[in-house]
Formats: sequence, structure tokens, C-alpha cells
Amino acid sequence: MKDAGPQAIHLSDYAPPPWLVETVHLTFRLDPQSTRVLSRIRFRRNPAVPGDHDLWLDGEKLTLTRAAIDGQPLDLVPESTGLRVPAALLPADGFEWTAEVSIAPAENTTLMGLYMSKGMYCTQCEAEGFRKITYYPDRPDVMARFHVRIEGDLPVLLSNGNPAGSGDGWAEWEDPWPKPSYLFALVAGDLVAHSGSFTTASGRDVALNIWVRPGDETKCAYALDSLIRSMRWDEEVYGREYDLDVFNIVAVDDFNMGAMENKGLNIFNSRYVLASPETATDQDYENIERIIAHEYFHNWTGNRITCRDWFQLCLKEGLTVYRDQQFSGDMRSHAVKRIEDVLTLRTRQFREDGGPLAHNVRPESYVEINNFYTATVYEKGAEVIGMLRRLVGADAYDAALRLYFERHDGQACTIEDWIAVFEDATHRDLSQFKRWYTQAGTPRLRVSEDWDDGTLTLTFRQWVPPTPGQPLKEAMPIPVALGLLAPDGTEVQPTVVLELTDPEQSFRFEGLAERPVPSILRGFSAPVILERDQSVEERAFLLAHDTDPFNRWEAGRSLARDVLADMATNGSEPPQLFFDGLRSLLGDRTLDPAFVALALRLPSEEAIAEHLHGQGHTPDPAAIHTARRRLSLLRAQDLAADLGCRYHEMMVPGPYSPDAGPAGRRALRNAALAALSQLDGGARAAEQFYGADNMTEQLAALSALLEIGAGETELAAFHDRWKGDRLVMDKWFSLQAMLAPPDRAASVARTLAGHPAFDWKNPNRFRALIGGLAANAAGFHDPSGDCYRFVADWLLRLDPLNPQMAARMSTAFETWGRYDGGRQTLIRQELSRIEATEGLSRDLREMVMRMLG
Ligand code: 0A1
Ligand code: ZN
Repeated sequence: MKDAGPQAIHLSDYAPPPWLVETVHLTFRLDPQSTRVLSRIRFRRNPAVPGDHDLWLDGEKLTLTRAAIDGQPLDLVPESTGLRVPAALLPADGFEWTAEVSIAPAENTTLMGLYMSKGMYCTQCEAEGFRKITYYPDRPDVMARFHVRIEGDLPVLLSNGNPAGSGDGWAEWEDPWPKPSYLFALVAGDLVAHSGSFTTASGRDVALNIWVRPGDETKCAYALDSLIRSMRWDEEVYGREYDLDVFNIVAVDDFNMGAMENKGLNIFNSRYVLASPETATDQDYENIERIIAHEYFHNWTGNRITCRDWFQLCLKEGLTVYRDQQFSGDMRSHAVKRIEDVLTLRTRQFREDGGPLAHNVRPESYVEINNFYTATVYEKGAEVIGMLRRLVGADAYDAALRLYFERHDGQACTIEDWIAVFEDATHRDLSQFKRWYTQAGTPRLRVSEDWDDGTLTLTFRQWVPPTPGQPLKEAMPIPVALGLLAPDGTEVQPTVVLELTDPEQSFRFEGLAERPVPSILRGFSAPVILERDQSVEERAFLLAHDTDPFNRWEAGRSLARDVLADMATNGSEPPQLFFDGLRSLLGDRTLDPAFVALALRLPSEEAIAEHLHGQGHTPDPAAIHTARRRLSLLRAQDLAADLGCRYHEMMVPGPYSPDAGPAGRRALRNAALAALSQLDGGARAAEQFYGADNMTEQLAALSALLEIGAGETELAAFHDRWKGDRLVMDKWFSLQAMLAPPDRAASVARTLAGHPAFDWKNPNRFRALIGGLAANAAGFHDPSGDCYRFVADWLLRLDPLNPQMAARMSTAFETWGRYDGGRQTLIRQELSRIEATEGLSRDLREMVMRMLG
């Protein structure tokens, strides 16, 4: 790998802060062009760092008006990244720093620090946004108590912690819990609240408010309900109570990510708060529930116990994702949730792990930390926690977590601390397990079977491919959950967890009457790629009989993937057994409709490309697209009667409810609709589109129409109906970009970019179009290279305004190495063009350099 650049920061260079902060008093005099920020900060010496040290305060784009130490004015010349106060000026036993700076929130387009969104002031400080607000040691291992005063002519003035007084044009907030600066937040605006309350297990009353722009308060009920369920769940399952008198959530339209866990004042992308049956899909509701839970759970895993430095990001993110996955499973269906989570892991994380951006769950260096809020840190980070729980068992996991909260409350910790807690609680040596944090790449696991006179021997061989900077790998500890099924479908070996530790290992199962069919990696017990030579018959058998719902789904999935891979590479025809397997699934009324809907979903074109690449082929996006469409059509023809039946049966009567039951029925019904639309010219879909009283059914109908090349009238009708709703219009943009025919994708995208509603400075809208196009695999990779140019042009346009977003979206190009020489050249040309651009942000530059390798 090329060096990430001169400014790379390395984990091995970590040094504790010589100065710690006790208390912070901030006063904000709000003004769009010139907000004054007054700070009074009490510093004390860090006893762990002997000697005399300068005081380094981070600060970016700040205008310093005055600064003093213990009231003595200082004459300091700021550097571009902060201020240095020489040790000689610092009283040895501590001092009070005071300063005044001015900033211009209305000019801040980066959406980091203090910025404005539709007349509302709001902040985003993770990871390093606080330094755009005032001079401060902006690092997570400096934790302090904050007192905030906000002065401004706006009805609602919010910050972290508990209210500490308010009057006309001012409000004060006091946060009793020491926190790092990245958890600071401020919001001011003309907002209204949808309110509720929660009484904690120990009887503390907490006021809950969801703050939105006037008019949106009717769309907050589900978010509030999700918050209350999250609070109860964290008490019941993890014994964690909330620790302030108020919990505020604010929805903003301009936000780079999903949401942010600021102490007592979570700030959300409005798409993960606002929902009504008419405007939000079942998927939106599920996301709201999940993200509300995620941010709430951070109160303990992230806020009370935080990260020592940003290399430890997975300490809070992996664990919190794992906790939100457990929560969603408890609220809905564990089987369905697990399949959905694995689908996300494979689409986003395996893709990352297999390309030039692969990195450890705990990275060892970075140029721009914002580039490491990745699927690897989040989703693989969560898988690592799941494996740990599988290895030590549920009770030991609970004991370890109790110890973690007890031992580390109020601290800024590392992965070493986390592992030590598990070692101490279980008396296990987890040094090999730590490789999951320090070795990148998705392990491949090859299994072979040997049957001899009542004994089945399974031999596992593991291999971790090289990744940037890590040519050689060591063996990973892999928990393999496994069961055995007799030929009549009965389970002769219930699930056991085998612990692989060596490059090659065999396991024997003796005394078997007949040769069983092994069901391997049940529940997807480890984030690995399992390679297995398995007949179509055996897969169909597991699809029909596996008692593990994940592997039952997986059997159908791998069958579909192999069928598609064959069709795309050698034009073969799908086996009848494939359709028969699906028919019996479709006809099984004992199965959860949500599960059946997932089993009917064909692997994405992206997933097939990745699989083919892994098998040593060069994927052809056009051939994959054609094969997938053809299989979809053949399947619809073969199953037409059954699909028609299920379509009618799965109608959901009565008023809309986002619960898992009715949502699962709609999922199956809409899967049937998409299939049937290939046969009926879109008649049913058009009928559903015009008759729908909820967005789930309306959007699914529109999507079914677009997929068969119809839907022009409906697109226009949809636009007219929803042009006033930003979140729904995002769907209108992304659907068209995603489903445009491959040879027209670039022109559709250009037309959309020219649409007056294409407000490209809004992250959700930008992502809808550019992300939608990148998800249109055959379109994006059209051999003309037109889409590559289009996306590169837009990244270059966005970069000066919002580098974080531009860098994120550049991952559209991360798979370039999979494709043929022609496409590789075209993509590298675009990446090189970006790299050569003058004034490129550090964010985008780092990404492009890593992708070019
Ligand atoms: N900690 C948040 C993610 C987050 C990170 C950076 C942000 O900057 C724009 C915003 C949010 C979470 O895990 O939800
Ligand atoms: Zn998080």
C-alpha cells in the first residue's frame, strides 16, 4: 500500500494528555454570521504524565478575540489546527483558561461543528467537530463536566444534560456526567415537541421530547414509542438505567449520517425520526426503531464508558450495533433479523474487506478519522461481539458486561480493557481471539466431508486473504455452529459450537446410523465465507428441512447464487429443483411470511459479481443483469399460480400498523407483486399503486412497474402527490436512479440531477441520486464509463462544501479491481482525475489514494 500520506496518525503513537479538564463553562451568543463563543475551562495536571508540558488546544476556522490564563491576558498566535500555550505560562497545579472566539454557522457547509439547517442551529461534534466551535483539547480521553448558556432570539434553546434555568432569550444547561467534547451538542430554533415520559426502574421520572419543525409533530409517535421500548429493554436486558431528568431528540434535515448520541440530546437525520403510514415504508419504521435504540444504547456503551482514542471506535460502535441487533430481534423476529443483518454485512462489509479499503476492526492508522465510520468498524465489530458471546456463552457474557460497567464507568477505554474484562470474567485466554480486531479481510473456510462406516469426519481449512498492508495472516479462532440432519429430515446432532483455532482441523461424529447432511455455520456463527461443494439436491434438502432458520434460508440463497453465477458465465438453464424448492417454501403456511419474502429475494447483481470474483472469474455486470432478469422471469412463470395465491392471501386488512406481523405480510405480498408484474404487464402493480393507503404498498408497486420498464405515468403522479415532502422525494430520486435500464442509467441520472428538486447540498438528496446510481450495478458499470464520469464530477463538486460526504460516496468505486481491464482503466482514470484536483479535501484524498493503492 502507498503510504497514507504525511499526516497519518498512528495508534502506536498514542500519548495520554498532560492536561485534564475538570469543568467547562460555555456561553453562546448566537448569530448566523458571527456567533460568539465564550469559554471558561478549568484545567488540572494529569498525574499520570510527569514533567512540564505545553497546553495544546485544537481549533479550526476560529477567530480568536481574546484568551487568558487565570485572568492574565495572553498574546497568542493561533496555528491552522490550534493553539499552543508554552509550559512556562502554566501554573503547575492547574489554572483557568478563558477565551472568546467567533464563528459563522451560516457559512458552515461541512455539517460539522456548529451549522445551520433551515434556520435552525445545530451541532455535530463526533469525531473532531468541537474544535470548530472553540479551542479545546478535542480528544475523547479528556472528559469534563459541561455547563452551557445559550443566548439567542429563538423559542427553543437546547444543550446536554439537565435544564438549569431559562428566560427570555436565554437558557442554561448543566450536564452532571463528565464527557468528552465529541458528545457536546447545542440546538436552537423554532421547534415543537412531541413529548412523553418514562419512569426508570429505580423510580426516576424522565421527560422525553422529540423536537421537530412545526408541522412534523404528527410524525413522531413511532420514534417516541421506540425510545420508550429501548429504555425499558436496556434496563431489563443489560441492567442499564437512564441517568438524567430529560432525554431530548432533535430531527434535522441536513445531517451527514444517521444520528448522533450526544449526551441527553441526540440529534437525528430526520429520515430516522419522522414517519407516517402515508410517507414511510415498513423498512423506514424498522430503521427508526433500530437507530433510536442504537443512539439510546450509546448512553452506556459510548457515553458513560467512552473510547480512549478514535482507533478504539469499535469499542462503542461494535458493541452498540450488537445491542441494537439484539433489541430488534427481541422486538421482531430473531430469524428474520439475523438474515437481514447478514445480508447487510455481506453487501457492505464483505465488499469493503475484499477491496482496497479493507482495514482492521480496530484500524492502526488514519489520515481522516471520518473515513473510518465504516461497515467494518460497525457491522464486523458487532459480529466480533456476537462471536465472543457464542464462545463464552450467554451467562458468561452477561457477567462480563456487568464487570465492564462496574470497572470502567466514567472512563475512556481500549479494546485491551474490553478483552481483559472477558478474560477476567471467564478465565479464558483470549489472545488469539484478539486477531479479530487486528487482522483485516474476510476469512475463507473450506470444508470437506468424509463418511466411513458410521463416522462422519468434517475437515475445515481456513485462509485469510492478504489485505492492504497485511500480506500474511495468522489463523483465526472461528466458532462454527453445526448440526446434523438424517436423510428423513430429523436432527441427529443438535447445534454444537466447534471452535476452530488452526489452519486445518478435523472433527469426528461417530455412531451414526446413516450418512447425515451437515448444516454448517448455523445462525452465521462467524463472519466468514464458507466454501463447500454441495449438490443441488443437498441444498434443496436443507432448504426444506433445516431446523436452523438461518441455514434454511442460506441453502436457498446459495443455490440461487450458484444458479445465477452459472447462467451469467455459461448461459446455462436453471434446474427445475430450484423452482420446486421455492414452490414448497411458498406453499408452507407454517412459515413466517417475512421469512418467505426473504427466501424469495434473489441475490443482488452486486452479490453475484462479488461471488464470481471470489471464484476467480471476471464478473460481467451486463451478463449478470441479464441472467438475474431471466431467472426472475422463469421463476415467475413457474410459480405464477402460487404467487397469485399468496398475493391475495397476504392482503393486510384494516388500518396500517408497522409491526413485524403485518410488515412481513406486506413484504411477501410485494415480492409476489414484483414477480407477477413480469407476466401481467404491470396491471396489478398499477392497481396497487393507485389503491394504496400506505407508502410501503405504493412504493413497492412503483418499483415493480419501473422494473418492467413501465411506470412513467405513476412516476409523475407520485411526484405531484409528494413534491412537498422531502423524505418521500428522496425515494423518488433513488428509485429511478437504481432501476434505470443499464444503457440509460447515465442519462436518467443526468436528467434527475437537472431537476429543480435536486438539492445536492442536502446529504439525503445527494445520496439518493448518487448512491442510487451506484447501487444500479449494471448501469453504473456500463462499458461507456459514462456513470463513472458522472459520479466523479459530482464528488468533485461536493468536496469543497462537504468533504465528509464526498469521501463516503467515493466508495462507489471501491470494487474497481474486480472488473475487466477496460472498466478498470476507466475507473482508475476517474480516481486519478480526482486525485490530481487541486485543493482536494483530506477526506476525499485519503479515500482516493487508498483505492488507487
Ligand atoms: N456515533 C454515531 C455516528 C456518527 C458519526 C459521525 C457523525 O458525523 C457526522 C455523525 C454520526 C452513531 O454511531 O450513531
Ligand atoms: Zn453508534
